[in-house]
Amino acid sequence: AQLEIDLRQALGRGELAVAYQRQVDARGGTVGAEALLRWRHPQRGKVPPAEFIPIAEQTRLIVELGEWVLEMACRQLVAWAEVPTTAGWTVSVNVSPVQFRESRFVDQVQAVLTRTGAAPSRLKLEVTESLLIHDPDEVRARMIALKALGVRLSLDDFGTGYSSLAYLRRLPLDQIKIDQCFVRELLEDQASAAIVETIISLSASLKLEVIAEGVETAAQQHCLASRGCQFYQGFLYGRPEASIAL
Ligand code: G
Ligand code: G
Ligand code: MN
Ligand code: NA
Repeated sequence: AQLEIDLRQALGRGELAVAYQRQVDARGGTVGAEALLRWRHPQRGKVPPAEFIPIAEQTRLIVELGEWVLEMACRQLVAWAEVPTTAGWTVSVNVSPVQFRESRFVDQVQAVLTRTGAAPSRLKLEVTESLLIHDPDEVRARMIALKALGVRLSLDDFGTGYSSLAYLRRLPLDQIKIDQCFVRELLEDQASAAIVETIISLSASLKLEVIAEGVETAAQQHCLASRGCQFYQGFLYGRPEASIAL
């Protein structure tokens, strides 16, 4: 389709950008940001990631785009590292299952870290449960190789996929992200509240960091905080932006 042709050229034409959305701790201090890919099409304007990421995955273009996002995010890390007030910030990068399953993925990450000089421990790779449908042993081995580079692993959209609690035990994860659908319904729906509470206590038991996404109101934040949530992300703290103000 035309969109696919356009996407192939978007990178070279400077139409892609990375936006950063703040992540905060329980006291409201910024601890880092999530990198989110943006595409401004010359005719169509902003194309939502929900439209172009699936195309990028089907065509495997995501391998190249993903490496570009990773490199931009690592350069941002280096820029933050040079300023005392932002020196401790981390960056989270979404990794498509297509990208993760590429045999050269670990080498790609290592190469970007070396090229940019970013601190591996400040880089968080966000993966989703959908990775685990095929060959969980291979996924586990790759995760162990990534951890050996010193990077962190976060499980995105937790609770929406093919959740098996068995893998949580076996994988070298550092963080769980509570999906926004649960946060959205937190105050209206008892089942969502129960799920959120369960994810937070499960994270604590497994010694994993927990971050809630899609936090839009102070009431949601208070509810999450009362249940022991550690980190927060959402429009309440900031939208995805080209750069994050201090
Ligand atoms: O940008 P937005 O907040 O609308 O994100 C919509 C979806 O697109 C999310 O599921 C997000 O994970 C995905 N997405 C955004 N940027 C990237 C990226 O760089 N790589 C991958 N694989 N997915 C991304
Ligand atoms: O799936 P993933 O978590 O990677 O993508 C994050 C997506 O959520 C992005 O599209 C981002 O713009 C969106 N987002 C971030 N914070 C909020 C929020 O508070 N409310 C809503 N509705 N969307 C959000
Ligand atoms: Mn994400
Ligand atoms: Na998510």
